[in-house]
Amino acid sequence: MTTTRWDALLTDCRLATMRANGARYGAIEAAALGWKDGVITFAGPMDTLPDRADALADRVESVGGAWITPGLVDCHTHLVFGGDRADEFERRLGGASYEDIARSGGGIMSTVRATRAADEDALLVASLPRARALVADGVTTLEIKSGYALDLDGEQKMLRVARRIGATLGIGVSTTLLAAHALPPEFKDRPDAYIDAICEEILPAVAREGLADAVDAFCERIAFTPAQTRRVFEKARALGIPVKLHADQLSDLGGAALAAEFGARSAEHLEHASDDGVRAMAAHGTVAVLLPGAYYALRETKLPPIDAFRANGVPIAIASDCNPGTSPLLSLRLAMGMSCTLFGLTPEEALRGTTVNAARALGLADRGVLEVGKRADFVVWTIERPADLCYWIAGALARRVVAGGRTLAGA
Ligand code: DI6
Ligand code: FE
Repeated sequence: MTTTRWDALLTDCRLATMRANGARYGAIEAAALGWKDGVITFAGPMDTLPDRADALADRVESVGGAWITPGLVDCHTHLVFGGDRADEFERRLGGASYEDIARSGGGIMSTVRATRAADEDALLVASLPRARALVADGVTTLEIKSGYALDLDGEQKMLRVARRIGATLGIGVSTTLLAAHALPPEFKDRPDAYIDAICEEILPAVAREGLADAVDAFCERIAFTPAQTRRVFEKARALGIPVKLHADQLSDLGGAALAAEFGARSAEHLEHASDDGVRAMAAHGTVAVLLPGAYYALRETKLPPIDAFRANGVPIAIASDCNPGTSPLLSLRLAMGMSCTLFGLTPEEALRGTTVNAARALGLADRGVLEVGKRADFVVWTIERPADLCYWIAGALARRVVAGGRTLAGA
């Protein structure tokens, strides 16, 4: 019998399971949550437990009615980088636009210089505090993109740092190759030659080493055209790596439809996405990843087409976009609050957007809901109701953050 006992069982929980059980948030009150070997073994009403609590698990603990949600999934970050761009923040406050700064050699290129100059250990040391901040506010799975080195060695370095962050913190990390983020100086005025280098050198080498779980591109008038993006996607498809896209952030280049055409798991930003783009996403099951931190920091005014996503049944996810230029945001929970205040999402949509839909955007079917068989990734919160996660601006609401059954933060 002892070998089948669960590792732990929390009782007197209020579970926001995010399952489609008919209740808001998939809520179950007077519930219990058990797990063994990092996997959920029970998530349901206490009065349906198969035995006495102390007969079921090695450790039993009442959480006194606390709300528990799935561990949050931040499905879009650029949190591995060298340096920072606080100076550009001040320039933007003085009237310069993000695009002005990019065209004058700053922006992404200034982070490229600092990231290239940092060795792998230095980059890890610079990036870990950002990941820790996200974890402290409830994140148990992170997507991390490359894209600030723009050459083979540097992109590999960034992806290795991303993997080391996962191993160091005990969280899930999903890596994305974003070599097509900006044009490196070596390829000035030769964007197609850089796309050749991505397709012929960078992507195959990264694929051989298994360093990237997905491939992304920045399809924008200050970055790469739809035709160039298409070439990167065709190569990714040939190598069997899923794609996603920074689409229609600053202008409508048809990025949403292009992503959908390639069966992208997600298209991201999307402020300028057209109706056709939204319909194409719906047809292909592409998740819309919204990034209110960038919208806020750039003081954008064009809202993403939320009503069209809803009307067409496009799943919506919310991410921090943590990056040094357009979203120096270290709280996914704050991104959730911004998605309500700035984009008009409901708190339930926001939580769905950082749990079940965010996991889907990363192709991770083993997390994002509290359900038997899923990973024991969850957060015990100090809140009265789930909407408090969006209502409180900043503050420390996560009482305990658990990934794979291991407590990462809190007690
Ligand atoms: N869109 C963004 O908002 C970030 N990258 C991208 O493709 C910005 C990255 C940066 O400015 O460093
Ligand atoms: Fe981004």
